[in-house]
Amino acid sequence: MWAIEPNNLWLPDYLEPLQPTIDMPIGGETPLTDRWSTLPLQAIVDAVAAEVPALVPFYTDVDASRFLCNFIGYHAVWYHDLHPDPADPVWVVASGHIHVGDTISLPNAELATEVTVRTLIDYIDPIIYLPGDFDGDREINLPDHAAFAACFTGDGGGMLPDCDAGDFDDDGDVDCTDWYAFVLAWTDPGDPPPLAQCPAQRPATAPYPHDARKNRYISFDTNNAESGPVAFRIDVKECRDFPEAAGISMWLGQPDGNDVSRVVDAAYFTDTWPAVLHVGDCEIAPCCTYEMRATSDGTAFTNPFEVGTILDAPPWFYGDTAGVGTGDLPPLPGFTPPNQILNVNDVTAYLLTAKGDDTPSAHVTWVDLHGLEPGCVPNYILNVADLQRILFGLEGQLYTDSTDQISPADCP
Ligand SMILES: [Ca+2]
Ligand SMILES: [Ca+2]
Ligand SMILES: [Ca+2]
Ligand SMILES: [Ca+2]
Repeated sequence: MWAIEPNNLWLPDYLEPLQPTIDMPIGGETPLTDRWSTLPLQAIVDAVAAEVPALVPFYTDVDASRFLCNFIGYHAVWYHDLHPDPADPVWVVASGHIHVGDTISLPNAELATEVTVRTLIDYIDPIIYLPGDFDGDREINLPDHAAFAACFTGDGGGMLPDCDAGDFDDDGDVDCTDWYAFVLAWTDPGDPPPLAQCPAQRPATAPYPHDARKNRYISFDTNNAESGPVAFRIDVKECRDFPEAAGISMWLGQPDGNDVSRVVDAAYFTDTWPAVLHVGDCEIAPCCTYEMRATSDGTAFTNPFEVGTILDAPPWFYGDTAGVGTGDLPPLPGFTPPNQILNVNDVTAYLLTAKGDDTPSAHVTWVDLHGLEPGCVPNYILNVADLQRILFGLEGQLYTDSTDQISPADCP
């Protein structure tokens, strides 16, 4: 029997004194008080069943007796209930009692004990150990930031004493990869102060109108004016119509005069990225989500900034280039962003933008759907080919119906 007791309560004894005398630790406890195990019951049952086939571990709903086993178990859960708070210096994370029957061989008992303790440690570890929490107060804030900075050794730089909390990836150094994990773990409001050794900053949301979801472009705030040279990696997180594209990883190339970057194979480092960068290429397709990361060294990356193209516009979606007219004149867009509705407003937004004078218009990156390069790379030129795509959309064509608009996974 390997009985993991879910709760412990004890009954009055047969003979006087019927309960522990007041000089005992639990002397003041009321008989029949329920106290519950905080062990990972099912995980222990599963682990022991898997590794000690001769045993049948189990737990029941309630276990009550007036015998020593319950009395011992009651002490454990009672003590846990006195110290359940992580801020308590003698915090008890988990406690409980396992009743071991007398028909178990010693080797099996030893093995089951080891399996049980290992399962318990695996359960407790992520609860008690917070990477980045140098001072152990379960917050990751300014004192920890100072400790992290003092522990910083750089890529392959080894470990200083008492710096384990800074080695997030457990590779024996405290470097920029650990720093970006520290930024994610930060528990105070906002972001931690920058760390000079890791200057790359996470890209950010572009201001309106560039934050709109578009068909063939994504735009973001490069957010690294003070960081020195950085490069941007772009990863396909998911594409609704091209699941095979998920995980594709690329770089952003040198922007052109319209602040448009194309996707390239090698990192391009510069300290003169435009404030708002547009990305348009074969790989940028509707109904996809992308992750942008900045890097100063090509090795350590900031946390991802997520940006996506237009969402589905039931029953059709491709060609949703704008919402409704607002009448605003440039530089403001004269339309609200793509709105998951495909109708004459999308055509009008295109026509007024292509007209190019001081009439209300959309932004070029909203209405430029097409170009002649393989994969129909949008070319920042508005001509009849773009209009044709909107009209195809109105006829019910999907992005995937065209043979020249291809999966991001198949782009040249
Ligand atoms: Ca702390
Ligand atoms: Ca490390
Ligand atoms: Ca629309
Ligand atoms: Ca075009």
